[in-house]
Amino acid sequence: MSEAAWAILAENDRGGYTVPTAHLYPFQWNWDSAFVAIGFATYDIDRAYRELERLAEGQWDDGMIPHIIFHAPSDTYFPGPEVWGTRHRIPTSGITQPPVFGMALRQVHEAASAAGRPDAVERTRKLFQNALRSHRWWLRARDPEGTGLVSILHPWESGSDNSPAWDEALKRVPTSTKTTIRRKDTGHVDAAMRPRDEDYQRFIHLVDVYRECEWDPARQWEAAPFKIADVQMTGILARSTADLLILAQSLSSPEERGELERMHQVLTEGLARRWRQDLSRFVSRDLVSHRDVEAPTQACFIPLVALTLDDQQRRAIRSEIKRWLDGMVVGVPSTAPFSPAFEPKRYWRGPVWAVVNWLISDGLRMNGSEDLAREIEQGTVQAIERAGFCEYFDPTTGEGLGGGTFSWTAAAYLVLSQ
Ligand code: 2M8
Repeated sequence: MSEAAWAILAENDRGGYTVPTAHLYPFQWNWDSAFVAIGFATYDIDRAYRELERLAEGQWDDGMIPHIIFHAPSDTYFPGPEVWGTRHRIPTSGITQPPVFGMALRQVHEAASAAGRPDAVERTRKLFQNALRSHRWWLRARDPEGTGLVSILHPWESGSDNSPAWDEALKRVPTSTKTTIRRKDTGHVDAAMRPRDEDYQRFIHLVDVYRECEWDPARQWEAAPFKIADVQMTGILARSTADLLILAQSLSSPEERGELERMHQVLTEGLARRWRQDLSRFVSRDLVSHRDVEAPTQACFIPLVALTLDDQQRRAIRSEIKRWLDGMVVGVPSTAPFSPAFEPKRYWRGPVWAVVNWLISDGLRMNGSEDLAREIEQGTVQAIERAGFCEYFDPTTGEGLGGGTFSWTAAAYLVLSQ
């Protein structure tokens, strides 16, 4: 099966960067590419570096790494560069995605060093600076009040676009748009597995608002009708910061190390405060309504990748995850099966995602749950072996859904089947 995974990554290669899958997602996506780089690091280190280097080409002068880099034109995706109207040298979207970049850089560097590659230090050092500038952007632009939690201003930034976690907040966003919506996704994939039209209207309303702010982070922060201090994003940022700190021991100055240490402390403290013992989960915070986001989604478990939990928390999380796995053919569902919002086939409202399982099992292992981590990893590998390298899986049947020949599913397979 590894050969099949390599073949998918080769097929989705567009010249040093990998599209998530042909037609449905014909550009370079931020967190997809970071996971793909980790996959490449298992067998082609040069290509792993290239993936991150090509992603870094899209980095804005203010440090943000956009969620889509439009390296080459394609008319099979909406919204394309003309809708975003950003002004980077290479056309990009105007929002970002989870910063898996730092995690990936550490993995790639370690693989390169183990292989004794002479170019490892120089290539990692350059990418380290890209990562550092992006982390500075995160704290400046997305936590201007210094709370230790970074916010998303658009559901697309979370990576889990139509998650029930955003339902309440998204309801307040108008459905009116200045941009004409021409969805392409439902031409590639069954509409029942995708976000609804109303979701798209709100997604595009938000793009219109931020484009009118000329993509200026301070103006966007003020104007944002959707603003959520997100535990998944903060968890990934904190973990990437920890990984950069490890690289910084040999590759960076004492000043930069100190800066990363401070970032790490602020983020892990912010994250730790989001634990809710009564729910056995971490919860995000809606900064518009000032309410906790209690919807049970995969995001609640992602802080495990960044925090060392106490015994009581570990026990609570273990039994909560087991409750979500109960009766499922494959876990972990992206929405708890006992939630009224659970839809096993609709995108981020229930299906299982290989990269999410990768993060959750990594976090469980860090927190002493090796057995549960292995169970989730093996379940993921088996689901892929049965159904193929699909975008996501129905947890109640194991059926493969969404786009086929998916890059990050191939990368997850390579890493989790090791
Ligand atoms: C999905 O998101 C894009 C928008 O970014 C879309 O639906 O058009 C999400 O699953 C996201 O997490 C992922 O990065 C992207 C490409 O695989 O597709």
